[in-house]
Amino acid sequence: MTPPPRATGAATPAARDTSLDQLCINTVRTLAMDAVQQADSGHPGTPMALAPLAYVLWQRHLRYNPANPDWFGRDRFVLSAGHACMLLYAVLYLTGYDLSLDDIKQFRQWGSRTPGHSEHGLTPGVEATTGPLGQGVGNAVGMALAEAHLATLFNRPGHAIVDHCTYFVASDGDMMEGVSHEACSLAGHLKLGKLIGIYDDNRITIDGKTDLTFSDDTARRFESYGWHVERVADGNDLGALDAALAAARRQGDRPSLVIVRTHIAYGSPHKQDTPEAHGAPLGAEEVKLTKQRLGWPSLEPFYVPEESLEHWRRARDRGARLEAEWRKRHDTYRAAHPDLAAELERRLAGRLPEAWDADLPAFAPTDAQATRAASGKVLNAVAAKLPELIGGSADLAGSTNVVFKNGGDVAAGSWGARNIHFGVREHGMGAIMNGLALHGGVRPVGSTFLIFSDYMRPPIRLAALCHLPAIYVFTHDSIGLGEDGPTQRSPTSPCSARPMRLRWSRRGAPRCNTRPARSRSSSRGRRSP
Ligand SMILES: Cc1ncc(C[n+]2csc(CCOP(=O)(O)OP(=O)(O)O)c2C)c(N)n1
Ligand SMILES: [Mg+2]
Repeated sequence: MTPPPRATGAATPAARDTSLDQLCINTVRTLAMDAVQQADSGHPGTPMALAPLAYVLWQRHLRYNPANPDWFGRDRFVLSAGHACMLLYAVLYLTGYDLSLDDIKQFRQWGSRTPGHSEHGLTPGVEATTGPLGQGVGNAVGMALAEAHLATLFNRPGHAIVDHCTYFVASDGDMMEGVSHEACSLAGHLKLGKLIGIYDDNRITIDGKTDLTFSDDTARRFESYGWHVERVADGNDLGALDAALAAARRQGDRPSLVIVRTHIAYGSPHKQDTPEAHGAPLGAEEVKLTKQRLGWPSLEPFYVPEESLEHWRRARDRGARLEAEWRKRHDTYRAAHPDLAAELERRLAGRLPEAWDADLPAFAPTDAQATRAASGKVLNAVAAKLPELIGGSADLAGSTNVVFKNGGDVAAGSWGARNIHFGVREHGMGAIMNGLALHGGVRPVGSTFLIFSDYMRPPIRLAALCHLPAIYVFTHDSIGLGEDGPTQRSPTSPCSARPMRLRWSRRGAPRCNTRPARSRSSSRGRRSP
């Protein structure tokens, strides 16, 4: 192969670091710049800033197998700052997932597998669809809760078959959004020790520097939730990143947040640390200057040095080894506990048990009872057959009747229980439910008064978009005002829920089924998908 033309220009000596680490990191940076430049749209700055973090995380910490993105034993990674999706696409391509350089070149094009905000189910290796800031943080909390729940139920002494971490990357916007407050508060309360957040502290949002709007002490905020907090002062310091992630992984009894000070569009002479680098191409001239400044060996767009690709692709061997080790442990587990192994397999495959609906109660039209009372009876009849059904309410379980009898209460150290008390956190509940559903092995149900579903609309929309089997029980939907007055039961609620009554089945289209229920339809409704 003929060597690529060398970029020429004024590179500082310090920027001419040609070590393999830097080459690998700059491959991510240049792919992000080039893809956004070619598409003439996208977000180059944050992938450029987070490239070292991604390198350390994917090389040394995250457990995954590019050949099998769905391997159950993998760690989960959620990019809550979904606009930085070129970071994820570049890393998925480089580590050897089923994603080619041509896919990267198709960034943000019609029909592409790299559509612009990473989508679950479309691009191999993408765990969660984000976009609305903060949602991914809640999804990660749900995934970590699912892991803790299944580990409690299925692990046996000497057989830690459910044992993985959940990582998320959050931006300033994620931290500002209320849903991250709700979800992280609950994660701290539940002491989800295998949850590791990384906060991209670049102090820039779209409208300018964060000192316009944001003076939270994020470290103390998370400490007050009961999280362990690590700080990395320089997002390019690989040793510090590695040490902070390792320290986070050692925390067994509380979640961790690693706060990394980064510089958006790192390396760009004129765009670094500016809001312009957030959501617009750098411009052809600036791309060239940045490549020169980084000491990049070529000006050819999408140039991937062989040594870099080869080094990144070691992830394939590492991943195959990790999965093989897990499978071996799983075989031993299956031999020792065949029933548990079969049950876990059934749950992960999403197969319903035989005769799961055999004992559903039948109600006559003349039965005088509140629909929520009927719903509670049906839920418990189903729950007896479907142990994967877990969930609860945003502090209204007694009213919505979403209570699993004898199910126990989920609490720190009692993650195997079935009743999740989300607290008065509807938005967090919706995002956490999506994380539970995405993780698999559990089927989440969440409930509140219909009118408070207004606080959950973003996660409901995402559940529909991702075809997630999340079950919502919204009660108190009478068009009469009720005793609590118009703020608690609005005649407008059923009307506003109607447009969600969509059942489009083609891929990519939302599927959300809402239906008003009478007692008889409570039973019938549970039978439909
Ligand atoms: C709920 C929601 N509101 C607004 C937006 C639009 N938006 C996308 S990114 C962003 C903020 C960008 O700043 P930051 O989150 O710090 O990301 P960075 O540019 O530093 O990567 C906004 C307001 C969004 N995606 N979701
Ligand atoms: Mg920011």
